[in-house]
Amino acid sequence: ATVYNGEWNTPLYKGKASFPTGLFINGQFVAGSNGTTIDVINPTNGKVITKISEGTAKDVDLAVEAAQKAFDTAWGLKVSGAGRGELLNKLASLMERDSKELAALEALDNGKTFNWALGTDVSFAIATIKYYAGWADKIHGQTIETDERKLIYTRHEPIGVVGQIIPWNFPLLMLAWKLGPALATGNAIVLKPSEFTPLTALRVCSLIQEAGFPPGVVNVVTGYGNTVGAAISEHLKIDKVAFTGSTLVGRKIMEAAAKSNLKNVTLELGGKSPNIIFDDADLDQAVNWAIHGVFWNHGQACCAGSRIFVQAGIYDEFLKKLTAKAKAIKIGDPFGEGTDQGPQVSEIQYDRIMGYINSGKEQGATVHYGGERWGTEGYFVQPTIFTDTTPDMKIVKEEIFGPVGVVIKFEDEDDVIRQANDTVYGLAAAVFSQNINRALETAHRLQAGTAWVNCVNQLHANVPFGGFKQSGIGRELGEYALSNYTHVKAVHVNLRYTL
Ligand code: TXE
Repeated sequence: ATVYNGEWNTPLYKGKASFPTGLFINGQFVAGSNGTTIDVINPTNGKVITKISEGTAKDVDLAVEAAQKAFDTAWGLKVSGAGRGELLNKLASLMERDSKELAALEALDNGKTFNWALGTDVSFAIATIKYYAGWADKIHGQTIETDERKLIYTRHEPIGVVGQIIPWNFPLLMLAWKLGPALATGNAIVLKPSEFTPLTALRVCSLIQEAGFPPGVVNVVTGYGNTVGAAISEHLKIDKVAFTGSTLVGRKIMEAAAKSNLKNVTLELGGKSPNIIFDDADLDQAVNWAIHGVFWNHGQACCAGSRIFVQAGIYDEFLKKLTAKAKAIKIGDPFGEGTDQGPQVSEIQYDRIMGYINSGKEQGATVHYGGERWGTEGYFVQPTIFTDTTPDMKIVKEEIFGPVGVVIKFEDEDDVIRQANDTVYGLAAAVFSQNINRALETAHRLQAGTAWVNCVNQLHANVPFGGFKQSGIGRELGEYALSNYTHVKAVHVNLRYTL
């Protein structure tokens, strides 16, 4: 297996990293079975950072075999909940120890700013692992009363070998959201990170080794979606697959699950979340949150508030203030002091976003602000605000996954709720109003798995997150996520019941 050697000497971070970049199978780093590699690109300048091993379906087989063996002999119900919790806490402590290095890798590989990576991605990933460490010894069934002559109880048993496929927008955080509940409940894992952002997942594999997890409990197979990802989704010996990514691929995964062994599927997919600003909102706060809503993580957030609905009476003033804030966003080097926005993750995403911006222009929307590439190298896009849109435009209907928002005027509650719900997605929504009845009634009428009131993009390890409609199936985080990773078995014991 190859080794990554990196060194930073930047205003925000000075340090080194050195770790193996092979596939992590059965507790060891190994080369992929056909010996090929994938270039990892730095989105700030388009240059190659390093090479990682390219896994294949055969490597997935090896990983599944290792996971099954670990599950049968050294994990699952062989280890107490307290024991699993202890290992998860150890992993969290090691991530804390190396948090700056993890943040630097994330900024290098994904393009997000070092400060955001450290303050949000890394710290939330650690909080998630700790939260699920706490659950590990609190997973139990119920006793259910039926008849005095019987004893009936349920067991929440681990599923066994589970597959997990994650995206590139929050590489480390999505890893933690997936590993936490699956390990707390005693499953063994075969995980595929995104081919665009594999570095933090591989770095965490070294920490998993150091924490002392039995070999094979966590296996990471880097590679492409249509090979490694497809092999996981159609594998006959994987009984559950969890996926975060595009709705298009989510469909493929469900199809592969249906055609293979009907494995259990949870999906966290795209969104086109509405952010509704009523005329009685605290305007300055609403503007700040709206900027965060649409431009956070360069717009690469599934819950991004990319459709901003503003009530007619405050529309002009809101737009003026929003534009001033958008202009103040500092674009540049993720490791530069004071940078708010780095590059988009890849050339493909950059092209996709510019394609949407061009479609908005062609379909007759007004580019109120931005709308162009930023700089001459790397994949930077100006924060962009469109106005004068119509409901049928692509920029209003489709997920752009870049720093692009549409601002739409509305008249009253019924008007805005109809428009807000007029989407195939249902991941999140936000409403701003100082009138509690109006705010809550609106929150309740929105078709979304998360409704924020007077805030946007708030996430906590103990609060469930997931989508209505085509935004997904199942919930991550919180107690809810545990049920994604357990089978419920009802045990009927006959005491004195005779036939
Ligand atoms: O996602 P993909 P892409 C949305 C966002 C973005 C669009 C495309 O709108 O513009 O998706 O991004 C793996 N079988 N989101 O193309 O392909 C892939 O290798 C199994 C929303 O990068 O869905 C990666 O590990 N797996 C989102 C993962 O799927 C397959 C986050 C996600 O990549 C596969 C990312 C296959 N056939 C993008 N094909 C969110 N919900 O947060 C690909 N993959």
